Formats: sequence, structure tokens, C-alpha cells
Amino acid sequence: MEYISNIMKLVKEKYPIQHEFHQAVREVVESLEPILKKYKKYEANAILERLVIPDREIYFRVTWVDDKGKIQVNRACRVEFNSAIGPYKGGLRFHPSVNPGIIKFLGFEQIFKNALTTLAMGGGKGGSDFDPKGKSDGEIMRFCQAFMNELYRHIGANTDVPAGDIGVGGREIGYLYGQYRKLTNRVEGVLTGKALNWGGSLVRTEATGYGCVYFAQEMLKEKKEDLEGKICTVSGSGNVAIYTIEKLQQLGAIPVTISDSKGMIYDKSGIDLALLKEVKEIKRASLEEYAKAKKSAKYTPISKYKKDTNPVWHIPCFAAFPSATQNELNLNDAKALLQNGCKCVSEGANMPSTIDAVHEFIKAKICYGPGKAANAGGVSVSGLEMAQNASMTPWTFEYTDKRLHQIMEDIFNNANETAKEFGAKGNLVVGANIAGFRKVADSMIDQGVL
Ligand code: NDP
Ligand code: 2IT
Repeated sequence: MEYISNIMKLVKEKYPIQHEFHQAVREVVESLEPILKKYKKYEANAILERLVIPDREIYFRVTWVDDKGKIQVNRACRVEFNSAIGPYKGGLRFHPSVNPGIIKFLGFEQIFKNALTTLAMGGGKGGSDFDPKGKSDGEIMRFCQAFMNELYRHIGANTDVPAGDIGVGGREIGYLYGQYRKLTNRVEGVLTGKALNWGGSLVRTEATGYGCVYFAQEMLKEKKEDLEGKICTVSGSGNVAIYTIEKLQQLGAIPVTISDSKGMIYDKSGIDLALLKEVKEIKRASLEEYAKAKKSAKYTPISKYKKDTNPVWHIPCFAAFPSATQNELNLNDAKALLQNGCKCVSEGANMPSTIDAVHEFIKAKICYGPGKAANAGGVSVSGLEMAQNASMTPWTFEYTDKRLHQIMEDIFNNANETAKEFGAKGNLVVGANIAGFRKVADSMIDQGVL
């Protein structure tokens, strides 16, 4: 379709080296063809042109002092993509690989993900090339304070509400929130993922992982399957991976893998969750520590990985949960998963599968839950945290978890029904992208040319 190829041309011309952003845009716009053909209003209103260029991109320098007294300088940004249906909402990523193309792929995805949650949230994302690894608490605090010294003027409970992502968890949100409060003298739900004593929500920590498993359950229910007693593979070993494993174990499934930036663990007897939490949440150590403490665990360092493969996806499994980072599952890996009988892939990470890997899953007609649907549980409970902050009323764990569960069911049903409506039965990529797009695009049209 000419409109779609023109949009890809525009994105590549305006943002030539932002490859991850090109990939995310391509994945979305190519699946929108049925709705763009059926309703000419979207092209007539230049909706895609307005969606691929963010409302605003804020770039800034963060200057801070390390423990040795040396001045350190990092680059940071917040990209406010679209607020047609609610305040900009999305995480902050602190990782040395962060660049504008990565933040923009994440922010673009967030627009559609947030639209799917049924809550009123627009899309945004931010971050820095700061590397939290090996930094002391004092260094993390000074970096977060310096980051907020610039960011505070752009955010607010009804404007833009950041949260966590890779490298940003409860500790970082605490330091960021403290500095926001100090600078503005305002106590408000300006960040989510806060601790319980000062406005946080129960279930936010668990939400992305739990939600991703709830989403897998919904996909499997359609095929009269479930997770009980099934071998599952999980990548990553951070927030999303840990709570994916916790929920899988609660349901009687057997997760057998985890990975980090240095290597992977294959633990045939099933992952020891308490040990994983101790190594990653408390000690913030490498998974080598897990292998040292557990005999049944086989550790493979990254130096031993075969070229162009992620060994996690070569372990036979019934269901796979990519929960580390973008493009961590390529065509080779997808083929290996399918050959070994994998029936379900539910993405906890954002854009973990390459486009050709996604095509392979769709072609094989397995249950495939794209990240923007399957991992929307995190931002959904962030939305529920905002609701609790606005009403000054904390909710119980049970109630919040029930709301999360319902939202994941609703997202699945919406994506599944939308796929059917547009002649792509069972294709949740088409279903989720069209459902998210339609809500945002119609809202933009309602609100005029802006
Ligand atoms: P964490 O920082 O808690 O954990 C990230 C994990 O992935 C760590 O185990 C890390 O290894 C590993 N990792 C990160 N980068 C790489 C890399 N380049 N290669 C190999 N491993 C890597 O982040 P989260 O668990 O929060 O995020 C994981 C994914 O889930 C991301 O894609 C994020 O965007 C997505 N997501 C997160 C949500 C949330 O609520 N937190 C919500 C929705 C999606 P190491 O321990 O060595 O650093
Ligand atoms: O990618 C994501 O959805 C997140 N990192 C969570 C965002 C949020 O605002 O909770």
C-alpha cells in the first residue's frame, strides 16, 4: 500500500540511523493495512504522519559526581509521543546501549500498548546511557537527582508520568521521586512504581510478569490448553523474568531457564526462585552466582554462545517467555523453538522477536502474544497506581491483582476479536495493532488538527 511505504520512507529519511525505531514502525504500519484500506479517514487526516513524529523530544545532559570525586556526564532524554487519550506514560531505561532510536521504538510501541489497557494513558518513554552496574547507592542517588533536576519541568501527574524499565526499579524511582518533590514542593502521582509507604501500588512489582502469564493463559484457553506441568523457558532475570517465573510456578508450570547480559542458566530441575531473587534483587550479581549455589544448574557464558543464536530458545519447551530485551530472539531461534514443539510465545520484553521471527510464529499458527499486548500488565497497574493516587485510596493485593487479570483478559479479547473483524483470525499482531491504533487515531480525529 502506497500510504504505508510513504510512511516508511518518511521515517527513514527523517531519522536515518534509528534502526530499532524503523523496525517498530514497520511492524505496526504493515499490520494496519486492512483498516487503512477500509477507512480512508486515517490517511485523509494524516494520522500516521502525526503518530511517527513525536509530540516532543526532550534531550538533556546529566552531570553528576562519582564516588572518586570525578565529574561524570551522561546523555538523557524523554520522548513524549502522543497524549490523545491521556497523559504521556511510559518507563525510563538506564542502560549503556540507550540511544534516541531505542527510546523512540519504545515510546512508539507504548502509544498502542497503553491504548489497549482500557485506561486513559498516552505514550512516552525516556532514559539515559548511564550504566547502573557496579555503581554504589550514593552514585545511583546522585545520578537520579541530577536526571530529575532537568526532567522535573517536563513531567506531572496530569502531563507525563514516567516509571521503570531496564535498569530502573524501586530504588531509582525512590531517588527520582524524592528529587521531584524537593524541587517542586508537590506530592503527587508523578511517577509510578513507587514504594507502598509513599503512594505505590501493591502488585506493580509483579504486574508485568504476572500479566504476561495471564495473557498466555488466555491464548492457550482458546486452544483448550493450559500451563500446568509444562516446561517453560524464560530469558532475562530482572523484574519481568522473576515475576513471570513466580506466576508460572504458582500455576504448576516448570520454568527451566534464565539469562542475563553475561550468560544463561539451564536448570532442569526448575528455577529456584528464592535463589534467583537473592542473586538478582538483593545482591545485584551475575547469574554465575546462581550456578555456584545450585548443582543442577548449567551455566553458559555469552562467549560460548553459537553465532546468531540465543541458546535459551534452543531448550525444548511448551511455552517461551522472552523477558530480557529487544531482538533477543531471531529467525534461527524461532525455528528451533517450533522444531522442539513450542506452542506458545508470550512476550514480556518489548520487541524481543525480530520481524522474521514473528512471521515464523504467525505462519506456524502457534499462540503468539506480541509484547505490546502481552506485557501491558506493567503499565496497566501503573495506571491503577495513578487511580489510587488520585483518589488517595490504596487497594488490596487481591483487588489489584483481580483488576490486572481482568485487563489482560480484556486485552486478549479485544485483540482476538479485532483480528477476526479484519480477516486475520488468530493473528494477535494484526489484532493488537489495529485495536490500539483505532482508539488513538479516532481520538486524534475527534480533537481536530493538532
Ligand atoms: P531489568 O533491568 O529488571 O532486567 C533486565 C534483564 O535483562 C536483566 O537480567 C539484564 O541482565 C537482561 N538484559 C538487559 N539488557 C540485555 C542485553 N542487551 N542482553 C542480554 N540481557 C540483557 O528490566 P525489566 O525486567 O524491567 O525489563 C525487561 C524487558 O521487559 C525490557 O524489554 C523492558 O522494556 C520490558 N518491560 C518491562 C516492564 C516493567 O514493568 N519493568 C513493562 C513492560 C515491558 P543483567 O542482569 O546482566 O543486567
Ligand atoms: O514498557 C513498559 O510498558 C514499561 N516499562 C512500564 C511503563 C509504565 O509506565 O509502567
